[in-house]
Amino acid sequence: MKIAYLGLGIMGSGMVGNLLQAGHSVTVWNRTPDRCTPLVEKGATQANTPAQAVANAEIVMYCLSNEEAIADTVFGEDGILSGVHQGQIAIDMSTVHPNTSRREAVAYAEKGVEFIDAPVFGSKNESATGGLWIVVGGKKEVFEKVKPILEPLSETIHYMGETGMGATMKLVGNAVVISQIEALGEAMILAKKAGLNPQDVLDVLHVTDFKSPIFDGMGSTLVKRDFSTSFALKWLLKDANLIAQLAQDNNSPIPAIALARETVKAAVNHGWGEENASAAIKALELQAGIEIK
Ligand code: NA7
Repeated sequence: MKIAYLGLGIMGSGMVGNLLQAGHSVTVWNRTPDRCTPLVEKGATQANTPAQAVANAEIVMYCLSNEEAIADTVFGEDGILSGVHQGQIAIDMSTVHPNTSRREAVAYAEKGVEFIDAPVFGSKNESATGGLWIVVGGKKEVFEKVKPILEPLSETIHYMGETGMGATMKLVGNAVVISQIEALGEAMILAKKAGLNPQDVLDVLHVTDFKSPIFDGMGSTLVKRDFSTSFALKWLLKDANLIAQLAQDNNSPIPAIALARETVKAAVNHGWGEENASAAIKALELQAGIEIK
């Protein structure tokens, strides 16, 4: 298929690699054009503007950082909406508020373009290896049409309901992630202060009936003191803010998540926003006066 893909960050670059490997013809665009080069070397075509990228595509896909990036790339000058035409399908894989997805769907519908929100779970490794978990909102029949395109990117794909329900599920999932990061940090600090060896603790967490890949993956970054980015801390704060907004919209209590958000915010304020999300725990380490290693 002819696919336009916009946003070649950590997540988008991995997905485009897998779309090319699946045999699709992919036109790419990124705000910082240099990030296109490795994918052009693998066979992608580079466009100069979002509008140009989508002009001849059957499917338009993007994974952008946040609401501002959507405003610029979708709704902005020379943006996607100024280049699309009737019969195309647009797929937003970014993590944004469900109301943003709904606004996009309305704007695309005015152009005769179908839209689904399809954010993803997983980070750098899952994106590169086609192991993402995708959650989808939109018309079921549109989802069925694009499912074969999403399959090479993912381990599983879940249809969640009407437009915005993929985005909603993504925030619900990340509510669990942020709580697990806070729990891991507090527990590991307690362990260290009480005299346990951190790696021994992780070995136990790895096998218990409360084990979690988050504990394994983020735990090992703490012990190794390697905070190189698979999923940026600044995006975890963005997601925590979106979760808080969604909770407010729905009058839903989130005492634990609100507390975890303060930890993430403190870590970003310390200047660790570009590091891996597990760097949130460094803010707890500062409070405790120790490092987990
Ligand atoms: P990255 O690696 O930080 O990539 C973010 C992408 O978004 C990257 O292509 C950026 O372009 C692009 N971006 C950011 N702001 C803009 C604006 N204003 N206009 C156009 N493009 C923009 O993030 P990830 O790939 O890890 O995550 C992407 C999403 O998935 C995010 O919602 C996560 O929460 C989940 P750049 O290269 O900086 O020019």
